[in-house]
Parts: sequence; structure tokens; C-alpha cells
Amino acid sequence: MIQKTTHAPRSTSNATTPSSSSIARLRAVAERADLADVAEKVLAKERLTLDDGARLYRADLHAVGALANHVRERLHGDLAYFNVNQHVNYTNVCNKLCRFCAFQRLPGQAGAYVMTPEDAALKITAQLDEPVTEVHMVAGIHPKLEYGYYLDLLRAVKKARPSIHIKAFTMVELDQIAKKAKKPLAEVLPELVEAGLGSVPGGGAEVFSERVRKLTYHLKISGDEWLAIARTVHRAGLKSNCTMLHGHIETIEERVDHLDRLRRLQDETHGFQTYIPLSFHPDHSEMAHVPGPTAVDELREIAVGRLMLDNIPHIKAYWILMDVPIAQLALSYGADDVDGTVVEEKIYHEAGATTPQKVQRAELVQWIRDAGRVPVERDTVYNVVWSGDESLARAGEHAPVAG
Ligand code: V47
Repeated sequence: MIQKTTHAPRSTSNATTPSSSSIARLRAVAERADLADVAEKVLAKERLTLDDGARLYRADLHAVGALANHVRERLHGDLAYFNVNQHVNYTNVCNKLCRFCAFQRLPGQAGAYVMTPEDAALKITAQLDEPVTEVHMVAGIHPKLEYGYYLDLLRAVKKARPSIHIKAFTMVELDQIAKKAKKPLAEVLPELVEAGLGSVPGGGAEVFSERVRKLTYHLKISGDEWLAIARTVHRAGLKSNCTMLHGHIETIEERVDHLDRLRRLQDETHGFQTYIPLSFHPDHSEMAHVPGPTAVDELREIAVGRLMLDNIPHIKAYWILMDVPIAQLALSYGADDVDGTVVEEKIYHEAGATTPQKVQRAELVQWIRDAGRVPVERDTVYNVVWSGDESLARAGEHAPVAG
């Protein structure tokens, strides 16, 4: 846990206007890091180039973080978002054989499991006493699951808790579901929505580089395919998140290219809500020899994401993946979201994550306050469920926590 701040959060609104002295300080910090021209673009809200992006990966971290924090506060002030969610990983059977993944099992392998829709519903009813608003439901690509299974899964979860928002199926799963349905995804999506799908998570993007794909996840859809599926999802009126798996064998230029491709699709669809850099956890994977990213790399990834993705509203520091103190620090390096209570995380805990598998809502609120930010509970699509904004609290305007 990082040191508690002794000052009150600077702002209770969702955007701050920096003083001329803080802008002068920002310019000085940027100048010392040879980023004066980048700072001028950031201050003028101009788009950064790919070359700027590559420089941000090599420049002094604190200068990059200060620039990202400026953008974060311009957009969100001191607010930091979280939600009350639970994860359901309905199967760990997967035929994609990604070398970075410790979660996957082959059909019949020890430890392989598939939940029935009823099993998944039981996971939901087990949390009915908690104020859960979202289920994050993703899994491996099980070759034998038929289209009807996915529809039944959505229906069972929705029936177990009708108020829940189902954020489910990565672009990789959607590709498989459409293949099983033997219909174009554009025709499948309305049926999934009818069954209960609310939005789509950001996983499965890895790094769009073909070089990296050939070496580490050659059976998975390509970057172009991931982006095409995201486009179809957004055109169907669904929001999604987006991710980049970093800290393995990818180069700086491949990361910048990935961010640029996300940014270009977002210009077209405006469908991405949140970008989440996913820190590679090597344990128990075929890439266990790769050291994975350091805390410094994680903070930089958050900051560069905030600066390059000028058209994506939110940047998430996923606390499960980063140590909690790093996620807290990330709230001053560009991030404005920490994800949620995450009951029963499996993917990263199979890969050696040492963070807890869930957290109580009150603890999450305290982590955010201890980082000097104002906690705001959101639903999946960023409607405010509860605000820790003290001026609202004084006015008695807290929205009730959804049950
Ligand atoms: O697609 C798998 C990654 C992703 C490992 O949308 C690994 O709100 C690190 O996408 N080390 C799934 N990463 C998780 C994901 C996600 C998480 C939280 C929030 C949201 C959101 C999305 O996890 C996979 C893959 O890219 N992954 N194995 C590993 N060993």
C-alpha cells in the first residue's frame, strides 16, 4: 500500500484547469527530458505521431508520466472509476495454444473444465448478496461448444440476476461463435444481445504484429481480424474495450503500431471505452523464461497509452495484474480506472499473479482514496452508480449502490 496522502483531493469535478505555474513546471520537466515539442502538442491537444510515441517509450518516465497525468486530469480531474464485478471463465479448454497463456488446457487434460450454463448461473447467484453490476465472462476457445451453448450461457446468467450487465466474449471468442453459428458476425450479434450480451471486453488483441503472432500465438486471429471484428461489434451498437499484452517479445515500434491501429479504428467507430495494457505474467506458461515487465514498464505503458490514445476516454490500471501500489501510482500516470472487485480471477492467477483473487468494494474505495483520487463507482458503460465526491456527499446526493 502506498503512503496515504495528507492533502484533500484537489478537485471534485471531473475536469481540472491547471494553473499557469503547473503548466510552466510541466514544460520544464518535458524540456529536461527532451520532450518540449511533445509537451507543446499535448498542451495544444494535438495528436502525437508514431515517432513521438517511440520517443515516449525511451524518455524519462517521470516526464512522460507528468504529461500523461496532465491529460488524465484534463479529462477526468481527480476522479478514479471502479465497478463491482465478478468474473466467470466458463471453460479453460482452448485450441489456440498461445505460448504466453497458463490458463489453457487441452480437451481431456488434467484440470480441464467446462461449465454448463447452470454452473455459470450458480456463480452468479452465489454473489446475489453483493452489489454486483457486471459479469466479465471470457474463456478459452473450446472446439466442441456449439452456438446454442453461448446463447444458453447468456440467458442463464441473465435469468440468475436480471439487472447484471454481461460483458462477454473477446473478439477471438466472437470469431469462434460466428463460425459455430455458420452466419456472419453482424447477424449473430443481435441474437447474442437478445440473449443478454451487453458489451464486449478488450482481450485477445495481444500485439497486432504478425511477427509476434507467428512466434507466440500463431493459431489465433490476426491483428487485422481482431480489428475487423471490433469494427463489426461497434457497428452493431455495442461498446468494447481494447488491450495490448506487453512485456514479452514485442518491440517498441510494434507497441506504437498497435496503439496507432487502435486509435485509427476508434476515429472510425468511437466504440472503444477503455484501453487496458495487460502486463505479461510468465509463470507456468511456455514463455516462463521471459522476465515480464517491471513496475516501471507498467507505469510507462499506462502513460504512453494515455498520451497516444487521444480518442479513447478511459485508461485502466487493472489492479489484479499490477501490484496494488503500482495501480495506485498509475492513477497519477494517466490511468483513471482500476477495474473492479473481480470475484474469482483465474487467468492471471494460473500465471503466477500474487494479488488477491477479489477485493471488497470498501477496500477498493480506500485504495483509490489513499492514492489521492476521488472514487466513483461506475457501471460497465460508465454511468455513475455512486460517487465518493465529497461535495455530492455533503449535499446528500449519493446514488444508492445498486443491489
Ligand atoms: O486476452 C492471457 C491476456 C487477456 C496472460 O475488457 C495474459 O475490461 C498476461 O482481456 N499474462 C484476458 N496476460 C483478460 C482481458 C481483460 C482483463 C481485465 C479487464 C478487461 C476489460 C479485459 O489476458 C487475454 C490475454 O491477452 N493474458 N495470459 C498472461 N500469462
